[in-house]
Amino acid sequence: EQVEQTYIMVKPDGVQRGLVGEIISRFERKGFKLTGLKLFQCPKELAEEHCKDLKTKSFYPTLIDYITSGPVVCMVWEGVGVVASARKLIGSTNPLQAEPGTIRGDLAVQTGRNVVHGSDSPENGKRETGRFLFLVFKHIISEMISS
Ligand code: DAT
Ligand code: MG
Repeated sequence: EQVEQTYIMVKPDGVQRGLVGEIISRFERKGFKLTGLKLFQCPKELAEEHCKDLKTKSFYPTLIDYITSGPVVCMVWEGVGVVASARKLIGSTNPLQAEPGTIRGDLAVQTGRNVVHGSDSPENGKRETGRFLFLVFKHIISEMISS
């Protein structure tokens, strides 16, 4: 049983609607460990990198506009089986198909406003967490340089 990391991101609609606490508390109550958290205005380059597998989809430009439309809350959660479990807690991509009791099933209606992201494999959990940590360091260093 291997400890995994998953990258969870509350999307701009979730932040604007005041759902950050609700979402964090679902992961806390389940028993996973929060190991990183930052509010960010997602830069376009990060949104593009994060969504690069969807680049050929018709909704890609809309998706990039959505992700960069306001601050997001970036988190890293750790635990045994956290990647798959977080996907279950989040629910299906289309909130109308997501089971009641899941975050999307309880709190969302539109696929294009589905409030939260969760990594889809342990490999992507590592990759997305690494990208997040890089961004945090870059942000801290750029603030040091400009002060
Ligand atoms: P998930 O977020 O459940 O992992 P995904 O990785 O397939 O789903 O897609 C990433 C995001 O892209 C998804 O949360 C919302 C958007 N998206 C996916 N399919 C879509 C569609 N058919 N229409 C509009 N947006 C879509
Ligand atoms: Mg995905």
